[in-house]
Amino acid sequence: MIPRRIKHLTGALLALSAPAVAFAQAADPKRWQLNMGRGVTPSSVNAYEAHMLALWICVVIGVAVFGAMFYAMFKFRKSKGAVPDTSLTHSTKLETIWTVVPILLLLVMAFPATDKLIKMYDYRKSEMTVKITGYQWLWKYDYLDNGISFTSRLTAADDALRQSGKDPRTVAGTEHYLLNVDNELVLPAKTKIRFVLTADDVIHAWWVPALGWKQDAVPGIINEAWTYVDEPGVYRGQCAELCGKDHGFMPIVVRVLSKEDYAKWVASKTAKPAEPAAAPAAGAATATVAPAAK
Ligand SMILES: [Cu+2]
Repeated sequence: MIPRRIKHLTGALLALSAPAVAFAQAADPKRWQLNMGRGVTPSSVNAYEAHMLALWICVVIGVAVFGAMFYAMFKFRKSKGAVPDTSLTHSTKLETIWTVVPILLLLVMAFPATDKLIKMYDYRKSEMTVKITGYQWLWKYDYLDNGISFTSRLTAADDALRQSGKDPRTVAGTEHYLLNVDNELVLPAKTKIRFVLTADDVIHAWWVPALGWKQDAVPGIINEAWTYVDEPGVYRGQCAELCGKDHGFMPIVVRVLSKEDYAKWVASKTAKPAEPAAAPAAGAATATVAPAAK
């Protein structure tokens, strides 16, 4: 049972890792990363730009306010004989300035932010749809356009390691510890992809930072999201809604392939399952379409 599962996994990983070597795998958060990442989609870039605009405005305000404060504290200190000005209790001019300037700053931030937000919620003209269903504690992906459907859960190797009591930092090959799945969500690059999200049991949330959004997956409700990734690569994420004891162990791996490679992948998945007779037929593959063949 276990060797079969490992064989199954190894086959799937080998098949999927071959084209990945050629691709730059950036955009996932790094250890001790301080700023938010740019991500790899229009939504994530929009969020990053809105964030950077607000950040720089805050920096300028901070420098101006603290600069004025420290200048006043130093220049007009008591030991230099400074006397507090008790006559200034009201200044219409000053009050107008400190009301109007923040309003202008808010407008400067609100206009681009609104524009970006409207774009983020524009699901029109999507070229394909993937249904994402959250379960305790795995994901199911249904490609609504071609019938491909499979579940995606933490790899058996990571699951065994987490329950072994070993320190994963002392084990080789654990660079993406707890961020590896058996069946990755494979998507085409340069394609507007619509997601519909729901859950089967409790509320989950599907979150891949490089895509720039997280969306709740709620039982009985369909939520929407979309993405458009320019460059092939592997992008990792996690469930982002506390959903039970294994909430921390239902990672997400998105593998974006070029359109040609994606078409090949779809063909390999939708081909009539003519399993080689040599392989034992038993075994519980969770995927509706087995991931081993490539
Ligand atoms: Cu969850």
